Amino acid sequence: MTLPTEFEDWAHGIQSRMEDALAQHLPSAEIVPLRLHEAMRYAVLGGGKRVRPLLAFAAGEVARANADRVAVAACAVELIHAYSLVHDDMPCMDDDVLRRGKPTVHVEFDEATALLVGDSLQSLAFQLLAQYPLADDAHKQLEMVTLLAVAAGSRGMAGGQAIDLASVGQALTLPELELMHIHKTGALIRASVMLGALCGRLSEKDVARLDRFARFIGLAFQVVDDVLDEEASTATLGKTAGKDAEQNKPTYVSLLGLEKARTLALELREDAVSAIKHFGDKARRLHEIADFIVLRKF
Ligand code: GRG
Repeated sequence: MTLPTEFEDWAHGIQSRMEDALAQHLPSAEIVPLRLHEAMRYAVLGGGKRVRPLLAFAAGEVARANADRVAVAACAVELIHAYSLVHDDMPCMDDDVLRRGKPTVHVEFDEATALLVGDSLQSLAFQLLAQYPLADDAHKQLEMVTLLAVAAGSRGMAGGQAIDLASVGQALTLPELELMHIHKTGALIRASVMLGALCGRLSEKDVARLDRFARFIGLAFQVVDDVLDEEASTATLGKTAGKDAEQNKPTYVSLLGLEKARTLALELREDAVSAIKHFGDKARRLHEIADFIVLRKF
């Protein structure tokens, strides 16, 4: 399995479009409060794989969505993701000093600023979803706001993080581990796909197909994350490697071992890809992102 260079060109195009769009939507570092705005820009710009925006654009292609609308929705998801990383790195959570190859926000600035950066990025995400016309009718747009709110909240990512914090040192079963990751990582990945699709038009059946894809690929993403945490270096990852084992956290690798975890990631990719077979070439980018997710080295 290899990725065509043409996919890489497409992905770089989206990544650079996202960099510009995020830079434009984030408050200028010259507006008061200067330090908070500088820290928000530090947290979001100049790093990250932008996997969630790639998924939103690829799902948007399936639904023939307007790319300008998808860009706004993708910014909203990426802002939520960036906020989660800032808070996750804080001493009260994972207590990490390195993210995307740079000192974490609370190290570069301070803890109170990091807290406010997360809060402000989350608010900005919902401001974008509410402020720009993303759907042809207001009802559908409200559906999009609700979708992201649920994905980010206690029934989604924040809830998954709570389960994660409570599971340190615990012996979780595989279904328990899966439940945690469906919330912590999977919810926002699913929201990326669904928001991209909702910017366009699809039948209920097709939305369900994308939903199925998103659930499998969200889990695959996490399994690969666990494998990389075990076998990649801090320099390659741009974040501290080996943290899960050091903190005695249950992971796919601690439960299954490296080989079985790698096999599971490939099986999940297969399931994801077969969920979108129906779309044929329209879903080519989603297929390629699924490959990227299991092949990635960082
Ligand atoms: C603080 C509410 C709250 C939630 C935190 C996302 C998360 C929940 C914690 C991040 C810790 C972590 C390693 C999660 C597992 C997978 C994951 C989300 C990795 C980071 O995402 P990438 O690889 O990061 O997409 P980049 O830097 O490429 O954007």
